[in-house]
Formats: sequence, structure tokens, C-alpha cells
Amino acid sequence: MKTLIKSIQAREILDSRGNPTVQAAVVLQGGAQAVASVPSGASTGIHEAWELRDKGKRYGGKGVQKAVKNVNTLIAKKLKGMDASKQRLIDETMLALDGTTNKKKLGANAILAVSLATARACAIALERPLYKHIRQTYRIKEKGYKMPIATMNILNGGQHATNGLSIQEFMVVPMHTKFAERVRIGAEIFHALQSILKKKKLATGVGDEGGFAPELKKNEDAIKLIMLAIKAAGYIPGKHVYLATDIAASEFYEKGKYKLEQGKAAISGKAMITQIAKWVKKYPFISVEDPLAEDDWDAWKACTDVLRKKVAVVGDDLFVTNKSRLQKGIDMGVGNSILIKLNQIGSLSETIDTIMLAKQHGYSTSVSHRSGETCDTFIADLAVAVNSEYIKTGSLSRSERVGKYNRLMEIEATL
Ligand code: 2PG
Ligand code: MG
Repeated sequence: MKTLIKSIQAREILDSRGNPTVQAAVVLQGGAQAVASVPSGASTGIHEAWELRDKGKRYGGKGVQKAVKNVNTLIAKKLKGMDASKQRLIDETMLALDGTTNKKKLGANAILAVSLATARACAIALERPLYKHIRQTYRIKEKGYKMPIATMNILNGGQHATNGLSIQEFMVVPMHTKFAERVRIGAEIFHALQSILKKKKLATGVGDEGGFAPELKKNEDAIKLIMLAIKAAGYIPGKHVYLATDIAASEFYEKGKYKLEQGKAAISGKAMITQIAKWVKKYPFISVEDPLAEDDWDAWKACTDVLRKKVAVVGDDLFVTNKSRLQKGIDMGVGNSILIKLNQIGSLSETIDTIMLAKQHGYSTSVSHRSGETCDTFIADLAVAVNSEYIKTGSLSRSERVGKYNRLMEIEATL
């Protein structure tokens, strides 16, 4: 049978930050073959699946030779001869082989690389685009294909830059019926922002996700610059273009307090909510991600109650694409939207399950890249496969970011 797995081979490659990551190649008996590469986060949630790194001297301890070996020996041996069209069984087999709750034995990076390469190879064997393959494999009951709204991170802070801003991502969200036009509007604003920064003699080098990373005194300065850029590009904020942010609050949470502004005292969760609510009132935000720390559930609940009617309250470090953490959020009424990152949970099947749980309970989804990326565009197809409301894949620069936008425009053109 042409979809039976003939061989699996992994390699160590570099991600967009120059750190090692896993790439796996899957070859099927009919001759179809594909590779998939795994991304890596910087502001990783403590509840994420295990990213297996070698430690030691090589690459400052970040090598992934152990994960590569796990693919080439244990995983390859187990999956050889299995049917790639049985994606759930493939993933479950790897989970059983690993046997731990967080994929610590084989590494989520090892398992995910194989999971994604298998899906892609099978799509090729069955001669259907990846997004259709995913839709059909998981029997996802969605009507037609809908292009996601892109939240574009054009100004980087937090762990993705060294500019002193505590907030990690300042995003623009262009609204247009055509995805390709959303990309155009985003790029025009990106370039308008560059001109404004130049005029103000601020740095125009970019951060990890391709957004500018100027040194600014306070977070609101970033919002103001973006508002200027939207207008300079000829658009009306709140009409043509909205705003989104990833506060990534876990990164500046210490001893129950949040160090929101440089040079100022840390503040309580309650004060965080008040500040964010002010911004949401003053500026046209449609989405706020991780406004509070990953285990600050009560403050999260209070924040959700304040913001839920106005914006998507997105859980990233909070939910880590994990069904049980999302279920807790559903039970408590925390968040109304979830960020979806394949490598937070470590297999395609589990990712789909989390997305489906979110949909059942009216949570919107945002399929997301990581700050350390590769040129793999799997998430573009995934977003379309599940009709995700949003996609978050960085700025309008750096190939590992724009590759996803380019793939989405390619998909749109064929629909
Ligand atoms: C996030 C992501 C992606 P990282 O926090 O949402 O933007 O960052 O990959 O560093 O966790
Ligand atoms: Mg985040």
C-alpha cells in the first residue's frame, strides 16, 4: 500500500535564532516523502510538553542529537510499516512509546517532527493539499474553508527583543475580505512604522519575530507608534485595522506581582487588569493574550469577566494547547480564546483535539508560530484546515514569518 511508512530519518537543523531544532523526513512505500521541522519558544510556558535538549557544551547545551536519535532508532523502528493515513494511531503509538505525561522520554520535538512529516507525506501520497488532508483525516465538521484573520506582530518586546519593553508583542490586525489584502495592508503599515522610527531616530533593527524593536520608555509608547503607523499608511484604526497584544505576563511575574513598566514598582494582578482595561477602552484592541501569569487563575478569571465582551482573551502559557488545562479554563470561565501551538503539546492529533474542545465551548482559536521558527509552513495549512478564527505568525519581514503568509495567500488563491 502506498501510504505505508518505509523509512523515517531525522536531522539536526538550525532555527531562526540559530539554535538547533529537529527536522524529520518520512518516506512512504508509494514514493511520497516529506519533511517537517519543529519550532521553539523563548517565552515558554512551564506547563508545555518537554523539548528535549542535549545539555553539555555543544551549542551551549541546546543541541538536539538525543531527540534526533530517538526518531532514528526507537520511533523509526516502531512506526515502520504502519499506515500514514492512520494519523491518530501513529501519534498514539509514539505517545505510548514515550510513556510519560509530558513527552520527557522521547522529547516533544522528536515526536512532533515525525507527526507532522507523516501528515505531510500522506497528503502528498493521497494527492491532496495538506489543509484538506488534515480536514479529512480528523473528519472535522466545518463548512467550507475560511481564511484566518492575521494578528501581525510589528513591534517586538519582552523575551523577543532587548529594548526594555515588558510587553512581548504589539500586533496590527488588518480587516479585509481577502487574505492577500490583509497581508498587503499589514506590510504597508510595517513600512510606515519603519519610516516613523527613522524620522524619530529610533532603531529599525527587528526582533525575533521580525517586528521592530526600538528602545521605548513605556509600553504605551509602542501602542502610540503603531497608531501613527496605521494612519500614516492611510488606514483608520478601529475601522480598517485593529490592534492585538501578547502581554506574555508570565515573563515579568514575580512573587505575586507584575513588573509592567521599567523603572516603576511591580503591580498587583488587579492593577494589571485595570491598566489593560484602560488600554482596551482607549485603543481599538480586539485581542489580548496572556494578560496575567500562567498559574494566576483567579486574576485570570477576574480579567476575563472585565474583558470578555470587548476582546478575545487568549490563553497561551495558561492553556499550553493542553486539553486538560483548557477544560479547567472552560469550567472556571477563564479566557474565551486559545492560542494553538503544535509544539506546546507535541503531536498533531492532540493539537486537533484541543482545537475541537475549544470550538465546542465557543472559544476562538489562534494558530501560532513560535519565536524560534523554521521555514516550515505547516501552521498555515492547519489554520485553514480547522477554520481557525486567527493566525499569529509574526511580522511582515523575515522569511520564516512571511513564508506562512505566502502559503496562506497560495491557499486562498486555490479556494
Ligand atoms: C508567544 C510566542 C509566539 P514564544 O508567546 O505567543 O509569539 O512566543 O514562541 O517565545 O513562546
Ligand atoms: Mg504568547
